[in-house]
Amino acid sequence: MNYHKQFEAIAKLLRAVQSVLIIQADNPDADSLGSSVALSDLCQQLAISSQLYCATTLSNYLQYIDGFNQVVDQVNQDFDLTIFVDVSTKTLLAKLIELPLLSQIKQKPVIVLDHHQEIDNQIDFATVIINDSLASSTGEIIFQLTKHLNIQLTKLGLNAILASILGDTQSLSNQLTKAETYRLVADLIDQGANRFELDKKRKALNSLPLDIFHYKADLIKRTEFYYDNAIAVLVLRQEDINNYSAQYNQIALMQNDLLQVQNVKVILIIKYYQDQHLTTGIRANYGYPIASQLAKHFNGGGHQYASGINLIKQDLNLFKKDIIIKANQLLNEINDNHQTL
Ligand SMILES: [Mn+2]
Repeated sequence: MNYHKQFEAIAKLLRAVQSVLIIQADNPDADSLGSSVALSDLCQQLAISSQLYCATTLSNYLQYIDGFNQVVDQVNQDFDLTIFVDVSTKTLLAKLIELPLLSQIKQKPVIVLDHHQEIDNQIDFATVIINDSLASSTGEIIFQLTKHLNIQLTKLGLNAILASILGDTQSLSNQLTKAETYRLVADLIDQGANRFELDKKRKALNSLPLDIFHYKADLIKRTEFYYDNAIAVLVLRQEDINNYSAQYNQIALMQNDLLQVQNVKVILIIKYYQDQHLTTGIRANYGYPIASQLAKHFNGGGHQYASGINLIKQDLNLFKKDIIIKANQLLNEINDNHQTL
């Protein structure tokens, strides 16, 4: 996708502002955080001040990205422009939508930078939107923007973009990784990004405390398998969230192992809260790109192989039954298509 027109529009907006608000979706990942840190660095090079905002608390596993501490859940200063990163749907901004802050945002120009596929409930008040599902990450789009604007990021911003790309491509290994992605990573390293340092910090942070290692054994035993093991389902309750979520993200803890189980095509990790609110992390194996469609069916969103759902007031057993049936139906449609080819 050629972003020339949108980049020109963004350049024009940036020339006219002094202060920018950068917003991440609820439950942000490495791309979301890396993108906002990189944008903040970009703003600094243009002598524009920036505030990094996220309505929900960042997970501790993201601390390896420098700039983690810049993100706050309160907006204290005035701003002239808002940039949403790694999100184009209002569904993933559930908290923000209920705040008075939203009406302030709508009074000023808004930029959306994203790469998600299925978009329902789109942010409908943006001045400029880039949403390119072929981009490996939102960080990649921001790196292209810095090139277009002829801006040299500092090491902080370069490493943040590298973290974005590595996060969404699972270290340059999944289907989002194109030849162009490697070229961009090479450019980042040429300019001063340091993959070794970044990985070292990430691995140190991800090292498993012994109690988490034991907890993982418990989660493995609790995982249920359906339809000849094609669908793996893990339900987490409030006590799992209270006792372990802050210490270690359960999806990160389980997803690779679950996707490695023979015949597993899709995994569903459901977090069911005491107030009946639930989230579901969906991951699919290569060849079964149903994640975004499945999430969309339940008002969620995401990518072909990774997506999420966030719903209030649900009956857990009904939801679980519905999502397993729907996942199986989508998997069968893929098998049918294979057979007719
Ligand atoms: Mn992303």
